[in-house]
Amino acid sequence: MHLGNLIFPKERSVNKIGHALHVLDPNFKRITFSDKIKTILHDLEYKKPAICQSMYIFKQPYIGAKVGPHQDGTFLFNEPLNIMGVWIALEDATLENGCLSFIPKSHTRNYVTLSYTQTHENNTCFLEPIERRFIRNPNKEEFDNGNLLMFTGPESQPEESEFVLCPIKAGDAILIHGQVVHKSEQNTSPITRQIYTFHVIETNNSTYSKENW
Ligand SMILES: O=C(O)CCC(=O)C(=O)O
Repeated sequence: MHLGNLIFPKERSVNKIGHALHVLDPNFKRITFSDKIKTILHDLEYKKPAICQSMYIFKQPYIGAKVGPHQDGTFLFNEPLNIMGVWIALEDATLENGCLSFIPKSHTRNYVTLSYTQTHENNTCFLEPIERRFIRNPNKEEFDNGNLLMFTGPESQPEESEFVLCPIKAGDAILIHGQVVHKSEQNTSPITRQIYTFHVIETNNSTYSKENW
């Protein structure tokens, strides 16, 4: 038992820093709003892109936690769904230190769900672009009791064999479609895997969900 004491020094223990680096820190602001990024978004036909969050993820040696299979649209939802992660490797992301892996073509899937948002009628089936959402708890009593956020369904458990590992070099970037299922493993190696990531949403004719956390 560690009685709340860190087992590694502070600078080797922090998991991530978020979610407004692109607003608060001049260096991250410069990268996020650089001409390179603007050109990519222009080429992808974004009309009025906005950045809704940013994170520095450390994935520390030995203890960097795994990130389970998810779609980014679960956490950041707009209608129609048009969201993309820009994931920039600041160090080599390898098979050993917890690179990303993806399920090819999972961004084209639709999911049949019972309605779960405040904007939909109850007990209606919908074809949704994502499997579940992470929303503000619509139950006022639960919310007032501190149960602020909830998932609308269980975590899916895709087969390991569905995933393709994507190691990349420091300085490379991966563009993550808001529907694609992806994950990363725990970093059990002695090598750090630091990345900077931010999420882009289309604000032209697309509404950022009020139910987002
Ligand atoms: O950096 C990681 O390990 C996971 C990041 C991720 O899944 C995301 O930003 O959506």
